[in-house]
Amino acid sequence: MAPCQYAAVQLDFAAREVTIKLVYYGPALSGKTTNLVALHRQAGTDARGRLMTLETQDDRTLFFDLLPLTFRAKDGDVSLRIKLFTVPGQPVHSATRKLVLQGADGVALIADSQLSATQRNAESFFDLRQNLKDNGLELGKMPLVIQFNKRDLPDIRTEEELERLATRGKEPVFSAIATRGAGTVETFLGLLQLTWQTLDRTHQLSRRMSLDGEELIEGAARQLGATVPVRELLARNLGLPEPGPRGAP
Ligand SMILES: Nc1nc2c(ncn2[C@@H]2O[C@H](COP(=O)(O)OP(=O)(O)OP(=O)(O)O)[C@@H](O)[C@H]2O)c(=O)[nH]1
Ligand SMILES: [Mg+2]
Repeated sequence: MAPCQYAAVQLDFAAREVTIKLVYYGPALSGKTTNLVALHRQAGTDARGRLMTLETQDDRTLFFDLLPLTFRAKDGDVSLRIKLFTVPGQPVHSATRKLVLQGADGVALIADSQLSATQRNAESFFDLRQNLKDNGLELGKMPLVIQFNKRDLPDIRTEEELERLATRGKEPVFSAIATRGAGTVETFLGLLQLTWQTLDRTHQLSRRMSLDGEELIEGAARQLGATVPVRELLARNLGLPEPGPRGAP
């Protein structure tokens, strides 16, 4: 039987497989590729596929990166396949970003915590909104988490400011030091959970694949080396977001 195609998520009932596309978006040099490198390192060998990156000499992504991840549930009976992409952040690559966003089920905005990057983060957020719109997707309906990366650098936005942003907006906010793999698993699982919940509401994934979504995410967390329950892991994000309007980070 051919896989059953929905707007983006793919359900293959015969193979008992769900395939989801997630995209890491953000300004140039914010650490998107570094997040994927960390996740690749953190994932068990069973879970991770080959990390494909295409960079120029100076760390700039030219087209996109792709990390395929496969999480198994119900003793291997069901597979959750993730295609995790990054976009190239440089302004000149807007057309590529639009292409990579096609069929995205969820997006993480990887922001740079440095004060000097505030404007570039905001521009990237508006660029994301426009590129989603051009793909017929609506930012307000897209599962979205925000990561403030590079927390190890001087002259960064304060924790209090990030907390304020987290409570003001409706999307979960995570802090990270991607070069050390800190906050990378939390960000990914936060996005995966939000995306799963959204898809479950629209496509009844859990019922149709007869599986427990929470168990699935817990399994994914274990395969990413998490040693505490997902609830505890995600409680480390900044502030509990209240429903509210979406503003630029
Ligand atoms: N100090 C510090 N440097 C970081 C961190 N994360 C990434 N970097 C560095 O920032 C630079 C850019 O990181 P990349 O991951 O290539 O950035 P990108 O977002 O993929 O950039 P584009 O592909 O151009 O969009 C690299 O030199 C990384 O080592 C971090 O948490 N702390
Ligand atoms: Mg990159």
